[in-house]
Amino acid sequence: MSDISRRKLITTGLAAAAGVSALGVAARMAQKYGLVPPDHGGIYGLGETLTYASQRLLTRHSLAREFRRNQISKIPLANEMAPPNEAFKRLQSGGFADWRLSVDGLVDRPASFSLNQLKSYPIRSQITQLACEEGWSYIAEWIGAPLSHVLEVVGTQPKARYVVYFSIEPDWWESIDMADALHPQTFLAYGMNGNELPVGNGGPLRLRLPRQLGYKSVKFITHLTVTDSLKGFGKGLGSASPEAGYAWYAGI
Ligand SMILES: Nc1nc2c(c(=O)[nH]1)N[C@H]1C(S)=C(S)[C@@H](COP(=O)(O)O)O[C@H]1N2
Ligand SMILES: [Mo]
Repeated sequence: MSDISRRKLITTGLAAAAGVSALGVAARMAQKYGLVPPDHGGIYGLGETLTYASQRLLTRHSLAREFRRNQISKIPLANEMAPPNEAFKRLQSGGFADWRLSVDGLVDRPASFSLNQLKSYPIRSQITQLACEEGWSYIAEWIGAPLSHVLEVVGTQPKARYVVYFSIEPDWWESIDMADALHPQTFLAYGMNGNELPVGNGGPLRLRLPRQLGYKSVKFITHLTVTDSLKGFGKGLGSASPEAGYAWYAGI
């Protein structure tokens, strides 16, 4: 069966199963097709599975809305914060010349990239909205390298299912599936509104993921790892967010 018709069948099946409130059937179908998010346990488990599965099937290739330049927010609402720690401050005082992004896991060529190396890759920009789960948002131009390009450079292996990414700020780590990791709007962003990315907004390097809520756009990224399972990370729920009560999949 073609990918499209199979998808249509699964989508229709999921919707029908949910419609007759046979939610267990929908959950079993999602399981069968690998559409269960890592934080599916607990009270909201079934809801999380249905949200993730139906979004993946219906909107797998959709783009987040892009805005016009004159719609860029005058004052980007930064979750203002001091530079996170001593390690960060040391790198900052050296102009981030020693900042590295290490990439490992299920890749053929593990590597450690400087900001200059990342900046030598095709430069892309997008004017998109960053939406916080608390209700505020702003529109900015994000400049960076598509994560897909960096994954191509290191050579992602066929078994890859997720990319886990870590901040220099302890306890800030997240993961996304390969559909989001390879999505054209998923950036390693180092610029904003024509300038370097300000530290307040996650400079010198943050992940920018406009199809999910702000908390998935982790600031101060130093490490990525490609994996086929999220079980070995933290409490095995996929990221720090579900450990704090937020959904792993935060699609908008
Ligand atoms: N390392 C790190 N990344 C982070 C956060 C943080 O506190 N530390 N806050 C997250 C949340 S909850 C949101 S809404 C956005 C805010 O991005 P902004 O400061 O550019 O508005 O960053 C996300 N990434
Ligand atoms: Mo947020």
